[in-house]
Amino acid sequence: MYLLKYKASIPDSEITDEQVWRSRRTLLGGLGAGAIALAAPWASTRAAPSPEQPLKHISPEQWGSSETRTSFSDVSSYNNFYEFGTDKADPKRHASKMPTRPWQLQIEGEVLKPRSFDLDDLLALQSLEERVYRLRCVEGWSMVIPWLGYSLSALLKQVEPTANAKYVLFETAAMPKYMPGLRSPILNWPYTEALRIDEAMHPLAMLGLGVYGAELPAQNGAPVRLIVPWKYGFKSAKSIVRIQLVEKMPASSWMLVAPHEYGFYANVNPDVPHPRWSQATERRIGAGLFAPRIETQLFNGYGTEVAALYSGMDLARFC
Ligand SMILES: Nc1nc2c(c(=O)[nH]1)N[C@H]1C(S)=C(S)[C@@H](COP(=O)(O)O)O[C@H]1N2
Ligand SMILES: [Mo]
Repeated sequence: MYLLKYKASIPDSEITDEQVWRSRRTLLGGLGAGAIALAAPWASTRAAPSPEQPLKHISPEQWGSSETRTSFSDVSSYNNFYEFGTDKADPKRHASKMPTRPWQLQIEGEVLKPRSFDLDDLLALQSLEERVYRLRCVEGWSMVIPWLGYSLSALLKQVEPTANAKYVLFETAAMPKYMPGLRSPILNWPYTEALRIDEAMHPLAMLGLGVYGAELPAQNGAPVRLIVPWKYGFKSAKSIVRIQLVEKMPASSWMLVAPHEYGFYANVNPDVPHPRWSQATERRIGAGLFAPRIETQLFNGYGTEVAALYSGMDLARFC
């Protein structure tokens, strides 16, 4: 139905950042054949937790962008994850101590079959696909990132949403012991985000379990996060522990802290400025100091796929 999916004709080694690919794959060599045969070596309780273990079952399919990928180094060191501090370098500095296994993701609310999923459940649900998505931060920068995961809809279908399930609320981990940012009242903790059910069921909305051929670094939202590429980056909640299907539109952490600045939809839109700055252009991280700014596209360039979700809606009003 959605024609974004296509077979990659070039080998893995060429489509991932060469150096990262090499250094991350060397770990594979060290593990031995037995470990490689496991469906998800890093998630298994038997395997010693190592911060970067390779992912198995990467399908040859690829979604999206042919633009130059942001390097793994930028993807994993220039982050927003306010639980660990507001500086872009804070998440990398502090997040690795956060325990990410075992992990439970509870799904409840307006569903026929509420249940909890551990990492092995999530990894076994569907084979992982690599999807190269643009991520556009509301602050005016962007990246092009090869995520690993599958459509969020595959997970939501497991619990059978009822007819009353109109919205999907994502609640993320709050671990005061590991998250120094929780001491500051900059946001309502835990960090929450929400989507309308049809947005959440759209195949582009992705459950992210890895990046650049391996598990997510903690600073990118390990072990499981959302990636909603047509919306500003803050909608892509990291380190999710609970999903609730609800009837009424929930308020997200950003809506609660600054309602006049952050609306529910947060679709990328160059024509609707943030109250304090323009959204017309963006700076591609890693492009170099003298690279010209890029023109931001409506729905971050994913309009062909998602515009129909908003037909008849005034995008300046519902922003
Ligand atoms: N739990 C949580 N999720 C979060 C955030 C956060 O502060 N806490 N920041 C958001 C913002 S503003 C952005 S731009 C993206 C950044 O994702 P990345 O660091 O993997 O590029 O994560 C989003 N998800
Ligand atoms: Mo962001």
